[in-house]
Amino acid sequence: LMRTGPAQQSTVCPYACQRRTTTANKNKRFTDALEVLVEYHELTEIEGPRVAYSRAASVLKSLPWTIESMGGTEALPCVGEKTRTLIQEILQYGRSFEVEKILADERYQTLKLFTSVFGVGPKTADKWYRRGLRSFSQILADPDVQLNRMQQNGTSRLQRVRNSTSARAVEAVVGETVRTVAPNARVVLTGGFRRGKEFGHDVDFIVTTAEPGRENSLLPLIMGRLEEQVSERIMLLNSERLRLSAMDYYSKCFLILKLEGSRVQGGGQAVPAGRGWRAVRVDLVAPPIERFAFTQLGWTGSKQFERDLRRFARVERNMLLDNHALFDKNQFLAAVTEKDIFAHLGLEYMEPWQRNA
Ligand code: DCP
Ligand code: MG
Repeated sequence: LMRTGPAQQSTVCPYACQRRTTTANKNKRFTDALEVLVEYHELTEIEGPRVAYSRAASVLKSLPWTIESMGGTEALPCVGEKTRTLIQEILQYGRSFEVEKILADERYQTLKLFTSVFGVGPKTADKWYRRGLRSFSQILADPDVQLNRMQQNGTSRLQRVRNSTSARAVEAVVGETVRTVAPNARVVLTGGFRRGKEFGHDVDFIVTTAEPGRENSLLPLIMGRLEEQVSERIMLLNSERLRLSAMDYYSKCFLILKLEGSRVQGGGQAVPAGRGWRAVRVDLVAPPIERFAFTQLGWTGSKQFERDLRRFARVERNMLLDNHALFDKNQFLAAVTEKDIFAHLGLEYMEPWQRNA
């Protein structure tokens, strides 16, 4: 039986990419509290504590035991004084007063609500908050607030929680669409659902083709096919606006699919106007085939796993890793599979379901 002894704790590695973290989190009561602190600092754009609390939460998620006393917690990597005080408070009182204060804070609640809309970040949310806006209906009624269509839809229908059943349904629709327009293309699931998560805010896919240079024409084809079905199953398509995302330079599109109950609408079926359906966010990214492994590794996540993977490469190996390539001294290291990249980095391979850091 695993006990919280220093012997076990000394084996906890400092980087998330060295720890096998499944969705079975044995320290949820602590990590839930830490994640409120992470979110609070994210919304207020304070970097230091956000990073520190994210790392601490990630370490606790990876532990094969439940923390039941403070003994040995000082030996855990990335778990500092503040986190230990929080753990102590939760062990003693069953809750954290700092966390409860944040959860009850009107500004926090409002910013969290507003940033739940796709395309709304902390800055916009804060601007609306300072205008005195507190709800979606107030935003929609404000003549001075301009929303794009994605945001308009987001405020009314977009639901953040999706289960794997919906993810499968979306996979079927996307797969069918891709097969129709590009029979030789390949679609694979990535993101949180590839890690075996039960809930997520979107469904992520990578689309590739073995024909060199064809990847850039894939998405317009897929989008074209989907656009023919607008109002049947697609609410809104956006292929350009977010192309310059921080993650990589590959073509991508961000769209919303209509779901009837938990099922995606079939091609010929009419979607009832108004009520009766809900929406799922879908991301597609199309890298060149020789970049597939880097894209797959970069998009599978989790975010903390990715951050630590890149940091490990830089700090421990003096290499540069991103969604395009792995650079070592003066050469790019090739990779066909994710396993090749782990091997280049001298890391044990982690299955996607072990990357829930
Ligand atoms: N990603 C990243 N850094 C970001 C955004 C994303 O490294 N700033 C990577 C890791 C994510 C993956 O891309 O796991 C997909 O992004 P999502 O935001 O869709 O994250 P998940 O799919 O993991 O979670 P969710 O269930 O919320 O969709
Ligand atoms: Mg996702």
